[in-house]
Amino acid sequence: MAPTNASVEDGKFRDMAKDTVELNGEQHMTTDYGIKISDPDHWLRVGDDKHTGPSLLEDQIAREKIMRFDHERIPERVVHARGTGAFGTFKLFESAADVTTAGVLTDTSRTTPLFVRFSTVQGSKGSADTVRDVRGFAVKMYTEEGNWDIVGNNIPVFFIQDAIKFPDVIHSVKPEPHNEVPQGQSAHNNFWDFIYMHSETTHMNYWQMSDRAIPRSYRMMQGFGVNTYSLVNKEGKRNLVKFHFTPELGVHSLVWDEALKIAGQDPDFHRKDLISAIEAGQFPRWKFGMQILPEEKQDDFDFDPLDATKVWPEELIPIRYIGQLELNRNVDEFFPQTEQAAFCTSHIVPGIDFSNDPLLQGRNFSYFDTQISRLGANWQELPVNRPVCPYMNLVNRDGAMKHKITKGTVNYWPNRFETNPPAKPAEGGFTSYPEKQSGIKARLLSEKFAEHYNQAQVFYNSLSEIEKMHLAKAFSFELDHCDDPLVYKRMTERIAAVSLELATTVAQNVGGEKPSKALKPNNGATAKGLSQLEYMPEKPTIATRRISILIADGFDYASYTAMKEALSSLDAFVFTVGAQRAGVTAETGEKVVPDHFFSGMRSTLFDAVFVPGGKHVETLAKNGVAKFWITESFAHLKPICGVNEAVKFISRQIVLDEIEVAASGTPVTESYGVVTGYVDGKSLKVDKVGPDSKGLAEQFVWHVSRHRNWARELDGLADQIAA
Ligand code: HDD
Repeated sequence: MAPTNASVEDGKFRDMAKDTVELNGEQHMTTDYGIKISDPDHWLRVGDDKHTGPSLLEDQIAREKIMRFDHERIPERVVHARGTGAFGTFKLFESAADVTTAGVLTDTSRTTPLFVRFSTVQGSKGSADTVRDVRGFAVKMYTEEGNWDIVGNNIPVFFIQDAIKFPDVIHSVKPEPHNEVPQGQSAHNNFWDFIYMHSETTHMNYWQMSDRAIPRSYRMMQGFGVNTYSLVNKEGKRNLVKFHFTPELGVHSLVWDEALKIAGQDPDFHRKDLISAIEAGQFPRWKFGMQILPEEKQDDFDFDPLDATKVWPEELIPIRYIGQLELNRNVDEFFPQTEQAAFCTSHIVPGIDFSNDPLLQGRNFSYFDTQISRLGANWQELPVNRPVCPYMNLVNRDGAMKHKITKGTVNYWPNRFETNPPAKPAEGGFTSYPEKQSGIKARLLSEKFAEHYNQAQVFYNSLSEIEKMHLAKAFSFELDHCDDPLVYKRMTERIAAVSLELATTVAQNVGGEKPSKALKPNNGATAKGLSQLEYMPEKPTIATRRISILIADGFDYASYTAMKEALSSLDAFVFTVGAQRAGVTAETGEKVVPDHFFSGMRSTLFDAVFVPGGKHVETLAKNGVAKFWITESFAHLKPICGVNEAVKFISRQIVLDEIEVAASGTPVTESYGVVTGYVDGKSLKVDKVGPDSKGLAEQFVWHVSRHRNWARELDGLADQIAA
């Protein structure tokens, strides 16, 4: 007779949509043990109409409600506590069967569901989104062979080489132990002390001081697996590999003053940005690519390919793009989905393997352990973590919060019934790559790990002028916040190991030692893929760009509606910001209900501003908030556009000789991203978007698609306007 203790699952793939329930007016409120509640608003107590007497402990409904609430928090992540996530899909457009057997990377007919969580590293769960920090980019693919997690960042290298240093680097950057300060910042003594003490941090520190650490949106940043993994093909040949995600919308950042302000004005800026884009059907997409290095070539470079503080230069090892990641479904409930999402670098599927990257090896211990402490031994049974393929393990039966009910009398292998047998490799069983190992037992890293400045110099040399300016400002801001002279003086000396010019500027700003010579001569080398300005969208686009239109009573309805339609038709998110939300009346009598009123929003929360013509400019000119909207947009390098009467209003807020605005009757003048003109409202059309576009709306759109007007800052104009 067949044993009755067979298996644990019905062997089918799980439909993730069935993990949710939707509450509606038909379903009565119950306790968690199921009885219907008749009065959820009052504790059971003794008394009468005149006297409220003592509350009764007998009230099991009230007691359970309060006691459950008392335990509603779980430990926040020790790093990356602040984050947000979404579901999506992975599609492969080219099979990588030559290098791997992993179905997710070889079967082009599959659509693999996935979950991504973006995060900041330093701040606690309630900190602000736009702080200067590395962003986490953690991907969980629910493949047919099990879950595959790529737990990456938006920066391709890491601070340290050996995982044993992780608690030190994190302690140094987190709020200091004596006063729990600062929150959401690396600008403090301990962090910079650590950076000085560990020259291996230099490369990542430059990335972190660059604009990469203040992204405009999660949708506009790259993702990197950072660590080196392996791919193994069906002949058993192994290649080393690094994983890349490159955003369709390009890589863009905020400017620093804006990031600082948004942290207070809208601490949820990035999570709202992601949610609203997905809600609008503007699904963010990333190309998925791999850098592949045959294992026999791993000694061919002047760096060790297993060192996570080094990039693999694209000139030497090109990225092969083979797939696309799309995010297309917001979570239904934050806590069970995003907060309880749990990733493990050790979760790989057959065809993918680890490497001897010493950081990865340590990470492989840490993540499973942290999930047990945050969520308990059965964390993988939670819906967001559960594989979609059948999973069944007769040994894992106990532990807090066990959900899955497994029938049968045995919970060990081998057993007399041969229940739940392992799979042979030919049946899809995971096997580790049989890498030959030899060596002495010692606390060591190979000698190439000892070189720490070369790639930091290449990174610095490869940045555009504007990015170098931002980097100098970022170093200066951070070191200015260090009040221990030992810290900022040593650090300015250390910067001279990468660039004497940068070290001199920073020393001047923060009062450090001005170095007399470079600590290490600059190698003068540059490489591609490091400056983020290289990552513009393939076709110019303003999709999902937040554009504000300022209006007050007496605005010109024709230019307002024509511009709004032109921008909306290109999928921009257009917001009317009016003197009052109760309604604003046009010169010709039409009434518009704005999305916001002047003081409810700030220019910082938009990518560009348009001011239609009309008599309303007289009101705008008397409103400090409306005026500051223009000056602040200018200082933050944002495209500004105005027509007819608005031309004068705009020019009065930006009083600089270099900025030209349209002379009376001139159809369009463009100057440093300020686009002005005298046009008939109806002519605001966009037929094409490009550098040689002629029309007023077209030129405005072109500048919005370029993100920011860097020339304004390079030529020293932005700094002259107070924001
Ligand atoms: Fe880590 C979380 C990324 C090194 C230990 N890490 C965490 C998350 C991301 C990264 C994106 C958040 C995942 C989520 O959204 O839930 N970590 C990285 C990258 C690293 C890195 C790209 C370098 C290549 N991490 C690293 C080391 C260790 C850890 C060397 C320990 C030895 N990381 C953790 C952790 C966390 C974590 C303590 C905290 C919460 C969690 O795991 O789930 O285990």
